[in-house]
Amino acid sequence: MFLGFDDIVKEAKKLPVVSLAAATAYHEKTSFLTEYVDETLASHPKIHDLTGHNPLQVMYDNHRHHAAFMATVFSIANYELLARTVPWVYRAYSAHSFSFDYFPVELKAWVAAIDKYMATDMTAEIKSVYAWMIKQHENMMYLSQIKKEHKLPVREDWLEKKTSFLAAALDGDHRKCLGIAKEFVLTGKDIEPFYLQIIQPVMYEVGMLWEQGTVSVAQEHLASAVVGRVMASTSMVDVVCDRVMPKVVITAAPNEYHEIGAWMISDILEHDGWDVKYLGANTPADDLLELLKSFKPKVLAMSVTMPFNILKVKQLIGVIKADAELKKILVVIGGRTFNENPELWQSTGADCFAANIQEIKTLFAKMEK
Ligand code: B12
Repeated sequence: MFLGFDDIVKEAKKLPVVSLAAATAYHEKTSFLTEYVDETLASHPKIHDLTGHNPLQVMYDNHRHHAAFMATVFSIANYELLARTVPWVYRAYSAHSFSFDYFPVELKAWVAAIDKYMATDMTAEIKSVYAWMIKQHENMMYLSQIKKEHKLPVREDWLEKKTSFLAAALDGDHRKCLGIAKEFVLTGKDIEPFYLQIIQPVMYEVGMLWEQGTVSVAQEHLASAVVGRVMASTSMVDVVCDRVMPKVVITAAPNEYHEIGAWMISDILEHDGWDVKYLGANTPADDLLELLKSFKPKVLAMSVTMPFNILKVKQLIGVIKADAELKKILVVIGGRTFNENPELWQSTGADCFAANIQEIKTLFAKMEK
């Protein structure tokens, strides 16, 4: 008898909270731990069966993401995030030919690495979390096989065009996608429904198809590139150059390569007259801090998609809030990881959270008054 999603979350929440010292020690040792796990797995006699004959780099990337993710889970003490993310890891990697047997082998290698590189008085709670993950292996396999639909609802009158846009984007047909965009976006006020009824649902479906192993990484890159090119053209329609509203900096978090959500928010706020500086993907923390000091915005809006970037974001917001010059900047946070785990944003130290374009517009409208 396996536990469902809600019950596994309840079980996970019973795990012991890792002390700040142990969480910090794990974080500081991640490169040693990762290297050890890489080497242990690479020399496993059945490694190619375990990884489904994928290039070993795919596995190495997973180890790096695992270490950053677990460091985040320990330092924000959020086991719900752990319980909700592990089934996705099982689902995505098994859809890309990894054997489920890879996971217990991997998890045992992390335990051995912890024993090797961390001081004994720091490891008890951390190892009990890993022991729980190993014990839940079969339950995680079960959860990973429950079909999850990531399709966003689309209005009936947009559905057909959304379907054509998706097929053309996966095919890299920029002109066809631009043609569809031009049918819908005639003035600035058309951008928002176009983004919400076509671009966002299309990108979520691309993600679902990649997760299921139905579309390749190359097709997913093609679709992202087409969407970027279409957005760059459509967002310029009757752009207002008067900057009547306060200054806002919008960026994806450090190490965050997903930028389309942040870009959409920038376009919409810019059309509303806000003085927007949009930085795109993966802005390094120090450079962002420098820009905040020189530009002096009223708001910093930051986008986070991957849960393994939350710790970096928390550290960055910590620096902003400890700096006399910067602490008055309102830090608004958003992105997929917070939409999926609604209380999570609070552990980042941000001032507020908005789930989507409408919510951030409402928030900003209040600030105008
Ligand atoms: C395109 C894409 C990529 C592209 C991004 C290209 C680009 N130029 O942005 C690339 C190839 C770089 C990429 C990389 C990876 N990706 Co990717 N990617 C996607 C995909 C298909 C679409 C993302 C997107 O554009 N969504 C559309 C936007 C509009 O939606 P949104 O971001 O949610 O934004 C809305 C709201 O969240 C909100 N919002 C967003 N930001 C902000 C900010 C503020 C301040 C506010 C208020 C609101 C707000 O408003 C927006 C509009 O409503 C998603 C699937 C998905 N469901 O999103 C996977 C997805 C996010 N990726 C995923 C993964 C695993 C990865 C990789 C780890 C893959 C790998 N093995 O390397 C890497 C990680 C890279 C990194 N370090 O960041 C997984 C994450 C799963 C998980 N549980 O963590 C997903 C969900 C795919 C899947 N179904 O499995 N990816």
